[in-house]
Amino acid sequence: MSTRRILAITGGVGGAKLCLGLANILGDEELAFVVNSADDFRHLGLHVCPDIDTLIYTLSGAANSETGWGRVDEGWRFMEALQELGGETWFALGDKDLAMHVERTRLLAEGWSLSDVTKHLAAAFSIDFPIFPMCDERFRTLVETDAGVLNFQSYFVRDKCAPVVRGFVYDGAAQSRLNQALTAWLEETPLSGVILCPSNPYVSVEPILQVRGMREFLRDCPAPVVAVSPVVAGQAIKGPTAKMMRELGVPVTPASVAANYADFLDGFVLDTQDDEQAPAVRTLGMQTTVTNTVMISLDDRIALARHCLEFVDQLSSR
Ligand code: FO1
Repeated sequence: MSTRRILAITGGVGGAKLCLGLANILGDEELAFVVNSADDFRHLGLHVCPDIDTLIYTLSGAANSETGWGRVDEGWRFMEALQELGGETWFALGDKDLAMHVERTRLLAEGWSLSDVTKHLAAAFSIDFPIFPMCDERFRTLVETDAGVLNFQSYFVRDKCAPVVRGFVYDGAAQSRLNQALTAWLEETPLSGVILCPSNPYVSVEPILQVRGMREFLRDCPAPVVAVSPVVAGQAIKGPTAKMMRELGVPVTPASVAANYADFLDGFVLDTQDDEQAPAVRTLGMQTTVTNTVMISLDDRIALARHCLEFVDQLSSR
C-alpha cells in the first residue's frame, strides 16, 4: 500500500472505534486525528477533556472496553472519598483518570496550549499519531432543552439525556480558529483523504465544523472527504443521536445525517442494513458505499477502516 495522508475527524466513543481501526492499518506519518473539544468542561476545579481522553485511551489500549470512556483496571478510591464528603459524584472520575485531569489542568495553568498538553499526554501513552484538539480556544456545546440550556456533560451524564432537545448553542465558535498545529501538519504533505468517523452529528461533528475555517477547509479540500453513518437501521449505535434527531423532528436515517454535510462530502458509508437508503443519499450529490459499520470486535474496526480507505482511493481515482 502506498503512503497516504489521512485526517480522521472524531468525537467520542463511536468515533474512537474507527480511529483504532485506522491506527491498526496506517502509520503515524499517514494518519492524524481532529477531536471534538466542545464537550470539555471544568469539573471539581479540573479541566476534563472527555473525547480527547477517550481517543488517547482507545489508541493506547488503556480504555475501559465496557464503557468506552475512562480507563481499564481503574480504581475508585477518590470517588468513594468524595462521596463520604458529600461532594459531587455524578461524573465518575477514576483514580488513574484523575491523574490525567490534574496534570492537564496544571499544564494549562502554566500557559501551555490545549494542543501542546494533548501532544504531551498522548506521548506519555506512547501514541505517535498527531492528535489535534479541534481548536485551542475555549469552545463549549450547550444543549437547549425543555429543562433549560444545559452544558453538555450536565445534559449527557448528570441528566442522562432525559431532557427534550430543542437545539444547540456552539459557544465560542466566533472566537475559535483552526488549530495552528493542524494547519502546519496539513501544509507538510498533500492529504489523500478525510474521514468523518461515526460520531454524533450535533454534539461531536458539528462543533468541529463550527470552528472558524474548518467547513471552508473541507469544502475546498482537493482530496475526497467521506463520512461513516452513525445511524444504522433507525438507531444510533451509541449515545443519544437517534433521540436527538427525533426530538428535533428529523427522520432517523443516514440520509438526514448526510444532508448536514452535503456541501463538502464526496462519499458516504452506509451500513448494509440501510442499503435501500443509498439512492436518497446519492441525490445529495455524493457517492455511497455499503458495508458492515457496526463495530463490535477489533476485526470489525479494522475492516471498516479498510473499507473507508478503499472508498477514499476509489473516489480519488475518479
Ligand atoms: N460518561 C458517562 O456516561 N458517565 C460518567 O460518569 C462519565 C465520566 C467520564 C469521565 C472522564 C471522561 O473522559 C469521560 C467520562 N464519560 C462519562 C464519558 C463522556 O462524558 C462522554 O462519552 C462524552 O463526553 C461524549 O462524547
